[in-house]
Amino acid sequence: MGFFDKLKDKLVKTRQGFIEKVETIFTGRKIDNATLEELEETLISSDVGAKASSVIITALREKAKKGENGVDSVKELLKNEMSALLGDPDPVTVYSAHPFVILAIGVNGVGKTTTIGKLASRFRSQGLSVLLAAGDTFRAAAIEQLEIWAKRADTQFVKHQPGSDPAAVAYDAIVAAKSRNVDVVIIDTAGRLHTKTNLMEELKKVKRSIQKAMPEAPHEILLVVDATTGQNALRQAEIFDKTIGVTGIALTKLDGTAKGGIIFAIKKDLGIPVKLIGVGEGIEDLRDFHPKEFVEALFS
Ligand SMILES: Nc1nc2c(ncn2[C@@H]2O[C@H](COP(=O)(O)OP(=O)(O)OP(=O)(O)O)[C@@H](O)[C@H]2O)c(=O)[nH]1
Ligand SMILES: [Mg+2]
Repeated sequence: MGFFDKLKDKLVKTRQGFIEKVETIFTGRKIDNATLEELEETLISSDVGAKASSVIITALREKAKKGENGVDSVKELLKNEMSALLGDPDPVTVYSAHPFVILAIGVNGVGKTTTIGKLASRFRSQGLSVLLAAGDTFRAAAIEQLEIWAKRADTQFVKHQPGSDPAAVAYDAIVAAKSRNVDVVIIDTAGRLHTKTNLMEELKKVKRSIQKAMPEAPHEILLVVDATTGQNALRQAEIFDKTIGVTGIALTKLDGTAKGGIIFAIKKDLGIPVKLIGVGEGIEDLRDFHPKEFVEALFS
């Protein structure tokens, strides 16, 4: 199976829940107020969000006025509007900072550690040296989980005792990476609810500690978001961003949900780029987010 077919395969649930409904709406009908209303409901129930849905519906209404309302063109119009809404790709780009530091954050169980493992494996295959830092000191099992990924992806690894200060782990990891001339450091953190003020304060401390070791770091603050969460994902992103500044989003578990439409809401409501998408649990199931390819996979 080719790269594109695999993506299509992974997005099957969103495709069924969304595109197939769209096709049902327009079968034997034209774009008119009734079909547009049904379409808007379908968009919203797929978590595309009110704002993004409204942009799409308005654009289709305009086109319909100009007579482009035939059944055949609807899908094409919708595809173009959705693609345009997502904009251009904005991938994680490792530039020549030594080391390039990535901090991974997010609520519990969203896929932070797994995403770090997959990302590390990708960097290794590009010939970069990588160091993983076990900044989730909350549970011994969390340190072990990252250590397993470090072995799988063949990276260096820095850990402290369970229960120790995550800020100190982050600091030591960067100092170690500098002295060993490592290319990329990725720092794991414990999952935390965006509503827990003390835990959000702890993140600020981790960031300050990173900056003591390397003032211009972290170069990327990657918020990991679970696509199955629905609209709460937007709230999470807002608060994490306000707390320490998010530079990009990794949207995971797109393979397990019919609600992949959340990606449009994130783009429209937040203006934080989705840089990576997770489409499975395997080491190869992490992709750069390419808006055009994504929309194409949804529609084909
Ligand atoms: N289907 C699917 N499962 C995923 C994906 N990403 C992560 N997972 C699974 O989600 C579960 C949680 O992943 P972790 O990486 O442990 O999540 P975490 O955010 O580090 O969790 P905490 O450290 O406990 O906050 C695991 O079973 C992963 O295999 C994905 O893209 N698709
Ligand atoms: Mg974890």
